[in-house]
Amino acid sequence: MKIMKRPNILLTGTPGVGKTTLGKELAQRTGLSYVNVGDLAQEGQLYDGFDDEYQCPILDEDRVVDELEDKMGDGGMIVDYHGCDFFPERWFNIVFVLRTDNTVLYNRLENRSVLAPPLPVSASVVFSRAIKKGYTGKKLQDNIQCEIFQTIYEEAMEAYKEEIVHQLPSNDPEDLERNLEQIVQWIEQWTKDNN
Ligand code: DAT
Repeated sequence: MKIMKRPNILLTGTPGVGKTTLGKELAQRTGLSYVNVGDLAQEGQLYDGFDDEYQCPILDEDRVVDELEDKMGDGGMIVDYHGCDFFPERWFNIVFVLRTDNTVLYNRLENRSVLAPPLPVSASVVFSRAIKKGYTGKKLQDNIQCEIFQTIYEEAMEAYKEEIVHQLPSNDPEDLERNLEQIVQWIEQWTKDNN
């Protein structure tokens, strides 16, 4: 039996633009596999040093590429990461750069909660404000600047053929639904054309 060829898709953009939300739902609707590069690195400890300024581990890009290489060769992967210039160009059939208006993104990042251990109900009420650790200060400002200067879009345009790089607005639930429908259609067409 011949196995259907399926495309590899990159979802990229500034943190908070909605890559994970879109990627997971897209995987549900299409049966493609979703990979969050941040989670993959965390699980495999694919790090190379620690960034003191941002207080976070530094991604070991070579090990991430090695880890994903076989799966990418099989096709049918949706990859989610807030960077894109270290993946081999040949991996992706299409690249989507999600874009969010500054004020919307600012609110999303400020309200983003980091995973906190579960607390008893009474305690969680008392501490709910204290444990809500959204992005603040330099990290918040840098991410907003990253979006204003369309840093990731330019990175994508440098790293891939311009004609496979597409920007998608990602401000509200209507945008999400429209993006899902468009990408599902694109996958169906690609699959027809390549099998
Ligand atoms: P990313 O993976 O790019 O960091 P996310 O998927 O975690 O972003 O989304 C960040 C937050 O924004 C999360 O609370 C879900 C929300 N969100 C994502 N896409 C959205 C959309 N199109 N409309 C409204 N909210 C959205």
